[in-house]
Amino acid sequence: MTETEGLFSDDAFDREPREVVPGVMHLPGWLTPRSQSWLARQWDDWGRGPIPPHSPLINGHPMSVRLTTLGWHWDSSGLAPRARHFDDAAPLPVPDWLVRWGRKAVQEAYSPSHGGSWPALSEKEVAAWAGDYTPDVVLINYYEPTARMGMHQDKDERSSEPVVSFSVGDTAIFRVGNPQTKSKPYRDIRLASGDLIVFGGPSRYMFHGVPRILPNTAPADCPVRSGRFNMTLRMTGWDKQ
Ligand SMILES: O=C(O)CCC(=O)C(=O)O
Repeated sequence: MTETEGLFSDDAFDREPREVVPGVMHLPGWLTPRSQSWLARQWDDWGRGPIPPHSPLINGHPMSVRLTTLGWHWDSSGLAPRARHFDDAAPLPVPDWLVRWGRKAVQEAYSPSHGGSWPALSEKEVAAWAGDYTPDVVLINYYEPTARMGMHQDKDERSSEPVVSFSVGDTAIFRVGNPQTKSKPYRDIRLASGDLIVFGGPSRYMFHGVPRILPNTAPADCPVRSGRFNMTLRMTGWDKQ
């Protein structure tokens, strides 16, 4: 980044909770350093589960991220209760504490106190809605500093409830697109260690991606020393029959 780019980066402005576009709320530093350490320890444990971190193939090419999932398995054909390329193993379940974090994230992100234009509900209405939010799949991506993720929509779920996303490690450039096309208009924001982003309503099916990781930007006390973990919590709306 050049010196003048730095003057106009997100970091040059305060990192207060804000609506990026209607339906997309960004809450910087939502995870405390302690929660980030806790998550990093869980990721280590989950990575030793029945389906090890792997790079799914898209059109025959491995993704540059390494994926682990909870609740449901994901590959480019969609979500499945079992992983056919891993001896039909079932993913580890989504723990209750993580469901509670998801509820808290939805409630705080869409609190009217942050001034978002969507969903325009009272504090009490948001609390009632968030109380029913029950994510049953979690996708965890590990990005080496050189990894990226192309523009895509999260649309393998039948439910249109929001996606909750936590980041730990190096800062990522996160591209907030639009629901119609992979190209402009989009906005690039920085997701730093501990940041929360929630996208729902008019932006639930927005195209989004990660064009770049900024190496060596994790805080000194961050448990992830190189690269970045991101986890997204979603409600599938599917039964496992
Ligand atoms: O890493 C991120 O922030 C985004 C991850 C993502 O888009 C996905 O898992 O579908």
